[in-house]
Amino acid sequence: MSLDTAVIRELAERLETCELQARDTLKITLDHPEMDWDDAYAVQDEILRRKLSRGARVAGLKAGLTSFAKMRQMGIETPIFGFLADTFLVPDGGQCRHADLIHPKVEPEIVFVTKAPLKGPGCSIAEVLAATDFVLAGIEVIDSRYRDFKFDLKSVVADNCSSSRFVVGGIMRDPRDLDLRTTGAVMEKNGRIVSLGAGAAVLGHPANAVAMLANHLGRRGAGIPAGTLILTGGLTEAVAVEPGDHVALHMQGMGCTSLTFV
Ligand code: OOG
Ligand code: MG
Repeated sequence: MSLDTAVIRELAERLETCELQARDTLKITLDHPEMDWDDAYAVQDEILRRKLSRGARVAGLKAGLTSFAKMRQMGIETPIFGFLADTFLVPDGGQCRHADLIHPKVEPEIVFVTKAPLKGPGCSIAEVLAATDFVLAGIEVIDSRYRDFKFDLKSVVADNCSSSRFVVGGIMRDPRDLDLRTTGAVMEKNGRIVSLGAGAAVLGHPANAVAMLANHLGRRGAGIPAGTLILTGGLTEAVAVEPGDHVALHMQGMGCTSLTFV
């Protein structure tokens, strides 16, 4: 850690206020170039603490920058991790107020729900699959608090990995019955296909994102509890949305989930 507690608190307040007021800001590493990974996750933890103190609950966890396309683009080898608050959840087929957000984008994701705890280090894909209750389709709405989505990795981790809204739905499937590497995803905006992908786009197998999350938490003395919902990361690049847009995700063998921006 290189930042003191007062600075961590101030950065968390700045980023969360931008989230709540739908305003953007410049990346925080401009003011704090010495910030390290622990500082970045400490700011994210402080944003979570602020939300919990106002009565929010944790609805799940997420991995980000897990697709080979995004990793290449950012020049990184390890994903980033964040939390999902219950206030982020949009009901399946429901509405999301565009004016509450800054510059939202949608991405198709495979969602895991666990039935047994997972703890790293050394957590493997096999352990993840054995601990998975079911998988289903999800659309994540990301909304970086940074102007024009321009950030570096530490800034985006502090900003809870651009988390903003998410919807899950479709058919709950046992991952043992599927080959999640070849599971296809088709996302449509207003009936037109805007992205196409397969499960293997996420770290070769989306269960890998869950294993890496368990290993990341393990290094911090934590784990993934049973019953945790996890977004494993966009299979494709994210797509910008405007008010009035209807977005539907068809995931092979898992049905469909959708939301409308109003
Ligand atoms: C960071 C969040 C990325 C994903 O699924 O890759 C993410 C961003 O691109 O703003 O959620
Ligand atoms: Mg995502």
